[in-house]
Amino acid sequence: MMKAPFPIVSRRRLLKVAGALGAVSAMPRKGWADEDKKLNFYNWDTYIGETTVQTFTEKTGVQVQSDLFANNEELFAKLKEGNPGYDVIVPSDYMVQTMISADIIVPLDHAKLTNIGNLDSAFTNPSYDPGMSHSVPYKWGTVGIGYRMSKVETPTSWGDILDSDKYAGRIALLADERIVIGCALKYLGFSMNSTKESEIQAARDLLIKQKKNIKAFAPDEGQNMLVAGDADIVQEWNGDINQVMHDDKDLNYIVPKEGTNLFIDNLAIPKDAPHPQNALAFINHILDAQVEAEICNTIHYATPNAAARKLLSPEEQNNKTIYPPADVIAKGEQLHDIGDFVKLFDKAWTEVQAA
Ligand code: N2P
Repeated sequence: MMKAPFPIVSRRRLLKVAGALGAVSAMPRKGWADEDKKLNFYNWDTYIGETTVQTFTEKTGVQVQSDLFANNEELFAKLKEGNPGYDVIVPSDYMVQTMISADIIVPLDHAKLTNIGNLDSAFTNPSYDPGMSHSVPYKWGTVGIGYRMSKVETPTSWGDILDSDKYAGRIALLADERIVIGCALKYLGFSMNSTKESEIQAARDLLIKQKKNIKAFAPDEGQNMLVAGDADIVQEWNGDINQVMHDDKDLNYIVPKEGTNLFIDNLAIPKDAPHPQNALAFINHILDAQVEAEICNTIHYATPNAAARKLLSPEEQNNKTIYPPADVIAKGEQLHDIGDFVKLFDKAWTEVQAA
């Protein structure tokens, strides 16, 4: 068996324990001038460079405590009743929109973001946050199918994991309602942003029919299941599969022919952050070309930072799993804030989980 590149007990779980031990306990609110040298960062798993935090601490003296979430809905739930103590969060496109409407994230002082000019202009006026008033783009990518080549025929369709008995008990899907239901919608020929009850119910029915074949809804760690041999075919984020493909040459990634989600994840500061100046300094640190290049070289996601991209190796810059070809982009769909219609997704998701 292949050697796992990192422990199977994910960093997500370990950090969650650290979080529960008081990482984000209520702390006194101080004036900006006398902020403590601390920063609480709430991020996705496997989504920061190996040295990013260390170089920030060396530069500023600020100690960073990290905690992890597995999907945007978990992030939103954590913040909607009040900020438990986070300074920097990483919401996706549609969630930025939701969080601006719900008054959860604050406007960013661009004057403090001296590296913001490093961003590629294609990313600086996103529809979900015009002019980057409340967020700056962090990484972008696709969701697709990661698989073990020696165990699985090359997948081509979402149907290979959502509508087939072929890999019964060897499939993992993401624990992410907009993505799982969204990909089922895409397979059925509908929009991932559908607000039609009949379409969302058709996606739900497909998932309920397939559930007997699903080994797990993996919270942002399907790649670990592949590495460990707990699953042979998984729905996952492109970078997460890239990270394990480097060490395990039997793994591969494809984007299904029906098309997929194109996401842009962002850095933002939640309201009542205890260390908002440290937060701006941390975001500016990440916008630095060298720092961002180091993150890309660790996590293998696509960067919206033009200056950083130039610093990457040709292999990284031309990797089609990371920077997808035009046809994948053309067939891709960004998720949007669908307002109250999200309740249709919530209901369908609950029914899938209960089935
Ligand atoms: C990292 C997942 C980040 C991409 N594990 C999800 N938007």
